[in-house]
Amino acid sequence: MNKTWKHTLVALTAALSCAVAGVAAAQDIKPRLIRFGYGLNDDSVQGRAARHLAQELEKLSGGKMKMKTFGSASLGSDEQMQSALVGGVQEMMVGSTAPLATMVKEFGVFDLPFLFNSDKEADAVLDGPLGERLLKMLDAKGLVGLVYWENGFRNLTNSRHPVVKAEDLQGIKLRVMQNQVALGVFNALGANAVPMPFSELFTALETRTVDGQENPVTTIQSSKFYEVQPYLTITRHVYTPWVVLASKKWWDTLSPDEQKLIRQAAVASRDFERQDSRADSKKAMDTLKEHGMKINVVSDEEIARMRQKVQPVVDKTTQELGPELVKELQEEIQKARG
Ligand code: TK8
Repeated sequence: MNKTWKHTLVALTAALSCAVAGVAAAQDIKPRLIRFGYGLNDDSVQGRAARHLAQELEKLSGGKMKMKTFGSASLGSDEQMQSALVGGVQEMMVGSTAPLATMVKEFGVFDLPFLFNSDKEADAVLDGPLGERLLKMLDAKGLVGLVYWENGFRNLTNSRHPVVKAEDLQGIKLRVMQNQVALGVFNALGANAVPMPFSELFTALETRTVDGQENPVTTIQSSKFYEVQPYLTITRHVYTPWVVLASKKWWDTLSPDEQKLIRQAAVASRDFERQDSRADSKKAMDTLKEHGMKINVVSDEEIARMRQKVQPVVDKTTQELGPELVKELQEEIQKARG
């Protein structure tokens, strides 16, 4: 090798190692802007809690970690955002447990009706060992489950007529969340259940593609379903949570300190959100009345009949999800009930 070549080679090697060092240095400048997506409007329990989370993180990190929130499913439906997180093209989101059940079937337990009686019971179980274990199961699927927020006790709305008993659901096309448990439950109650992402729901109600849906009153209010759904039936048939999620691909690039700050901010957002959700439920009922919704509360006897109707689905689902899991869930609820 002559001298000139040798020089060229040395120069090339130096340039290459500089480039490698440059990449390493760039990786140290973390994190890039954290995109946090959610499905409801900005002016909803999700919107308020998302902003709280972003502020908390900025405060805890001394302004180093920046989060931008995207509401109204502008980054996609829960299902689409889940995939984006798995692929590492979006950092964080909050969404329902129902679509998570297609990845980790055990999340389907939260679609079993008439389990929780109060939000206190739900908090205890979700923040306890069982709730934690379910979140951990997401790891293997490319998601990091951080905390549970309250979505809440769900109630029925429709555009056809008041629902006083299960038979009134006959022939009602009812949008349900996208998993087998929810589908089975509402078909068993007599409705014509139609799975659909939440992001398509308002239009589907407005165009009468479906007649009804079920969600907590906070969502019925913030999503303005009262504009297209005259009837509200208080059933509290199921308590469903939301999960704050991070992309595992992205999470693994963060330092332990950064991960800790996000966890702290997530816990703060959870406490804020649950309080806000409970206060907002009361306000939402008033707003729905003011907007002229016709509201009825299903009697205890009717709830008992509905329980009977869905029992076969509950039994079948219990077998599919694991009888031990369902038993453990029931025991934890009993414990919380005291
Ligand atoms: C919002 C949904 C919604 C949920 C549903 O993206 O799908 O009905 O209750 O809150 O996660």
